[in-house]
Amino acid sequence: MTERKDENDRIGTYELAVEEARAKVKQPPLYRVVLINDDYTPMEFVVDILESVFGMERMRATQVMLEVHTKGKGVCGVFNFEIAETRVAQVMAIAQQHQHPLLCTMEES
Ligand code: TYC
Repeated sequence: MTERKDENDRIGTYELAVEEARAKVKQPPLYRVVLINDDYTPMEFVVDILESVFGMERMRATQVMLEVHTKGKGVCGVFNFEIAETRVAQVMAIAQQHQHPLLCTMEES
């Protein structure tokens, strides 16, 4: 914070005002939606989920599924809290309907 004279020779602390204005535009947090590997969920089922819930093309969905399969987990997308939560719930609901143990979580990005 620096004291400065303005064009009318008044002393003021202008930088503080600028800082306060900036503090209002903080971005909301983002969340990674993450798929977890398991030994039982069929690969084809995971690819279908990545297409239907996350709108991926078949080739991209296959890449992400294989990344999860080989590395243990993989990112399906990055969203605001509400969208991330909805996608996780959709994946878990479809997996349960088909009685697959597939797990999907979200982590702050
Ligand atoms: N590992 C599973 C299999 O060999 C496939 C799989 C991939 C399961 C990704 C879960 O999130 C997952 N059938």
